[in-house]
Amino acid sequence: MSDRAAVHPYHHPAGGWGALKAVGEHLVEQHIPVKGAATLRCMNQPSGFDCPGCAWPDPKHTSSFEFCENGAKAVAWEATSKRCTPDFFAQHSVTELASWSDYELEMVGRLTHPMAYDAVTDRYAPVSWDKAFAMIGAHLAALPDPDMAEFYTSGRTSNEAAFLYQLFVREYGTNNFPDCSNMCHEATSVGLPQSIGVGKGTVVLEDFEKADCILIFGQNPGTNSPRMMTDLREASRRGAAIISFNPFRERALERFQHPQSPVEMATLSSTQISSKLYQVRVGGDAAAIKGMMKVLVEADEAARANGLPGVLDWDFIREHTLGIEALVSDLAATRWEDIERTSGLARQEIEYAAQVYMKAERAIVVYGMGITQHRRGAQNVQQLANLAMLRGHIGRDGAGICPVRGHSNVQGDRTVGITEIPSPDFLERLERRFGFKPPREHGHNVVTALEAMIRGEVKVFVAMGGNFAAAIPDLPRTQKALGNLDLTVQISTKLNRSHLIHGRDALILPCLGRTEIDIQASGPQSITVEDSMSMVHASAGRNKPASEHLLSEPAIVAGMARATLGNRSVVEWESFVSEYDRIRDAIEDVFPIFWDYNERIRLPGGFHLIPNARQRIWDTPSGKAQFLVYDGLHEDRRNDDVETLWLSTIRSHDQYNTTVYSMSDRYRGVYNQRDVVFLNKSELDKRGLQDGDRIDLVTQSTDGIERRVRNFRAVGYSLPNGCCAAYYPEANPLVPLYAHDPMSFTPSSKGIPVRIERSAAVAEMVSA
Ligand SMILES: Nc1nc2c(c(=O)[nH]1)N[C@H]1C(S)=C(S)[C@@H](COP(=O)(O)OP(=O)(O)OC[C@H]3O[C@@H](n4cnc5c(=O)[nH]c(N)nc54)[C@H](O)[C@@H]3O)O[C@H]1N2
Ligand SMILES: Nc1nc2c(c(=O)[nH]1)N[C@H]1C(S)=C(S)[C@@H](COP(=O)(O)OP(=O)(O)OC[C@H]3O[C@@H](n4cnc5c(=O)[nH]c(N)nc54)[C@H](O)[C@@H]3O)O[C@H]1N2
Ligand SMILES: [Mo]
Repeated sequence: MSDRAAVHPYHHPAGGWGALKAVGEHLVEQHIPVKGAATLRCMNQPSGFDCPGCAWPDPKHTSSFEFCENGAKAVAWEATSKRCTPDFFAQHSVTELASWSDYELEMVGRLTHPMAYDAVTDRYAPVSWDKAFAMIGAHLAALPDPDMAEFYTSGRTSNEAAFLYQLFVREYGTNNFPDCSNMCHEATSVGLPQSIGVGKGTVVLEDFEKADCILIFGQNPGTNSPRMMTDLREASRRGAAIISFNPFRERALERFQHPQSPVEMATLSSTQISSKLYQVRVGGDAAAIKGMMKVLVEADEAARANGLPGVLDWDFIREHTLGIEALVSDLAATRWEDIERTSGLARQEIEYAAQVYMKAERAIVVYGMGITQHRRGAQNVQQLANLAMLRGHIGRDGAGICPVRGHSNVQGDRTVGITEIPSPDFLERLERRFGFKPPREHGHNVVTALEAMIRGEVKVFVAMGGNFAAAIPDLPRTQKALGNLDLTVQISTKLNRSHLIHGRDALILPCLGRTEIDIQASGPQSITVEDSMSMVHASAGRNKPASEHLLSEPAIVAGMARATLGNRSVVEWESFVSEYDRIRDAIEDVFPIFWDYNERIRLPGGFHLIPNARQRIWDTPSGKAQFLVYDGLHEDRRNDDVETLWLSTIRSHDQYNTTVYSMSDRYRGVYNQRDVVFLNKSELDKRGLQDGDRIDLVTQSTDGIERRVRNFRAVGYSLPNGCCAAYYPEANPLVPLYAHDPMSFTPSSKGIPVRIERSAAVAEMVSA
């Protein structure tokens, strides 16, 4: 812990001068005051690059520069002038680097050379690209079964790189595609299709201009998709009701000062965002949503009994849906006392939220990780779909369901074929276009890949971006399994934990980032990405690459493919890499929704992959949207005793997933420390603890394995009873691999039963 560590409440609105100051500090820290500012102006412009931060859409990619503190940090992080060179690796052994913090690792700067691990010196040493590819080819070709290799993707990867990657891996012979989205919005990808026939949101940005009610469940836009604050602020100023459900009183959900509003900045005024913020218990959302639906259904019955118009949209329900009867009878059987206890909310609060919602003509239901990262995450998502459908809010202007995606192209990667459960139809089209037989058996997701690694069934792990070894659950058990592999390959821009938790052979392959110009045989290339609202557009970097030795992600995939498949390959790798338009033509051949791909990305703002549900076409087996019942209210009853706290692992304002920009979390008032656990005063009192005490968190494991993090600082905070929160990835050792949603395999990172013990070191001091 730093001796400057402190906790003091933050009283200002989110955004404002604090945001501008934070960006300035980051540009200076990354040594890019001038270039950084110029780079920022190219972000999200028609001919510029797509922000590598979040997946929130931009107003048609044609607007003037929109300021976003965390987007600016993401760009500064990539455009930094710091470098992680062969000299650096010569000076530091891997064992030494393993003791560095995640923050210190990424602060070294951009990777400049391909590097191979040398076990004799315990160091990474430079290697030529050809040798690196040959090593990958040799390992993969030697495996008796292609399913003994895992191919991970993180969601910053472009459509073009992702399409080539899945092509290479399927031609090699496996569907093992663990993906960051398995830890993120998989509950959406699995849950929503059963409800509305598509695993994506149904709204576009313009709907936010028309909605008169916005419900936000378990999402923190001020930190994780700050450009969304502009849309929420506009909606609030128009008089739309915004209601949030979150265990934390996240500051940006309360008040926001727009850094681009001269009036708010000059007068230090701000806009109220949520008219109500309900502090739902961790894991209490299904209960709260069921409570709201119960109010709606009862109000509808009462109104109709009195000859008044109903509250539910019966025209929509009759024409478009199935399953309302089962839902209604389940709600009738659900008791308010159970709803109140599980949600942590009072009946009047839920009734108020339901009243606001039922009066709205056009409502949008927004959600994030607070809904998906649960043992019943896919079912949580389905309850939100039920809520929207009861009032006919799907496939209508100004209304819809809005999962807010994480990584800037996580949605696109899925669209172009990164999936462990490919549809037969897609595989047939792939076979028709390329002429090889792709494997049909389903592959591994993140959880099943890790289970296979632990069983010793995996030999090779390749990662297209990301920081798998830090992002996954159940550290250090899962890291140990990674360390037992024969070969680990990381395609990366910066040094991270995954380079240090390595196989017997290990490669770091440095690639171009999104801000950098990508020149191939036919000239400068652009890539394409799909945002959270299914808008596809082009992105072209302008900066000089961080090093002349970097390759683009498509070129690296082609290099691995040629070295692995040799003459066996029927794919035109050189041709694809020399001109990315050809990759897009091939994507169009395989996925007809990309018709006229190259023409349409040249239009300002790109084009929209309209989800069928938006047009009230339901791609479900019945051809109708489906109301789905959530049995009971609980995530998991087994540990619901007084000692248990439900732990949620969350992001600070100053991190991008495993990338830690600083040790502080401004809006929550935490400075220069991350080893903290938030819980309320009565939970502290109950345990004889005080704010500032050092405590261990111990998972209530059901498999007999001890999972513990030590010496965290207890921070008394406004949270509901029965829950606590700590930062990801520091708290990842507490998330057991078995604690995942059986439907979507999403780890339950926002709902782990834990207990608290006073830390041993402190206990000894007290007793001495
Ligand atoms: N700056 C920045 N931007 C990012 C990221 C980043 O790390 N930093 N990550 C990107 C990625 S990959 C993703 S997926 C998104 C993540 O963005 P979010 O979905 O906002 O993710 P989190 O911050 O993990 O959690 C969201 C909120 O859920 C609340 N919460 C926790 N448990 C519960 C619960 O049980 N119920 C409810 N209702 N709420 C709960 C937390 O208090 C928090 O406010 O952001 C993306 N954008
Ligand atoms: N306990 C807990 N665990 C979680 C979560 C949680 O809320 N709680 N959230 C989960 C979620 S939502 C997600 S999405 C995952 C995130 O998991 P990942 O996507 O695997 O992790 P990131 O931290 O985003 O990856 C950062 C690394 O990506 C590399 N990188 C950055 N830009 C590029 C690029 O342009 N190309 C390439 N090739 N590499 C690049 C850099 O080397 C950087 O170190 O973590 C999950 N894990
Ligand atoms: Mo994510």
